[in-house]
Amino acid sequence: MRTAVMLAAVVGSALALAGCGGGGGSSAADTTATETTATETTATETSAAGTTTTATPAPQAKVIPIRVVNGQPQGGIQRPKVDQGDKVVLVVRTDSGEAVHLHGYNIEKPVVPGKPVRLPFTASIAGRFEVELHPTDSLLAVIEVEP
Ligand SMILES: [Cu+2]
Repeated sequence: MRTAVMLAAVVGSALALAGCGGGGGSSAADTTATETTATETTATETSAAGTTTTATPAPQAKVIPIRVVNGQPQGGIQRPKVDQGDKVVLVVRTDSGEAVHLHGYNIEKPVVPGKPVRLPFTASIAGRFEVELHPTDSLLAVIEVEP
């Protein structure tokens, strides 16, 4: 009688939560950027999945459009305020960069220049959260979630 020794392979959780706090960890940010490029193929599928999300009744989703030209947000850095619990959709149109990163919520999506990318999320955490364009780390907006 043999006991099958099964090694629980709990290795997978490569969730690098650190993000890029705008501090000194630029090498960590580089790693993230590289992985993001790999994710690009998945992104196409994600938008298809996004259609499913739309089926959920969320008529009050607050749309925050951000337009980026030459790596800079048009009209300056936005500071939109939302209420905690709100459904929010960031719609980012940029002519450069590789990914949009919402700090705190740690949502990162690859961008295609000239094509709007949507970052839907529920504002479940109160506070101020930076929206950055990677890999340049340009600050695009600061979203304030009020409790
Ligand atoms: Cu970032």
